[in-house]
Amino acid sequence: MERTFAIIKPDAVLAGHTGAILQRVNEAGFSLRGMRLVRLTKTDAEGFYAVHRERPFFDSLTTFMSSGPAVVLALESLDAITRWRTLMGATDPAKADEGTLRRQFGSSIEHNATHGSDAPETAAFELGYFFRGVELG
Ligand code: FUP
Repeated sequence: MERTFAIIKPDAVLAGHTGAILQRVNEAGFSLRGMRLVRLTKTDAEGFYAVHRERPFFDSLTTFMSSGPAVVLALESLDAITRWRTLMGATDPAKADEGTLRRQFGSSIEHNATHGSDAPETAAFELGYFFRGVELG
């Protein structure tokens, strides 16, 4: 079993897609090991996306991620990191495959509805950024 870290981003929460996305999480066979509604500060978002701090979209991305409530998730399954990224689809919803979460619920490369860790080390960092070990089921 593997764990990954996911976010239902502020655009999707604001649009009322949280329930539909959680249903897709369940249908895809992930076990929920942690879940919380959070409101990131700009500083929280900058820490989370620190690897992107030199990128031109960093300020806009971290402003968006701190613009409203988001849902943070710890998901478990076999090959969870890859399986969740496949379910999300490409970063840009316009390029994401039909049937993926970002295609269905995202509206731009920034407002792309969901996040998922891209590697085991990233998952460990991101899970630890939001969840204390004792909170995870
Ligand atoms: P992903 O792993 O698919 O989330 O994509 P990246 O790590 O490349 O990007 C992280 C986040 O930065 C994306 F979810 C959205 C945002 N982003 C932009 O806002 N503009 C860009 O040109 C690229 C990424």
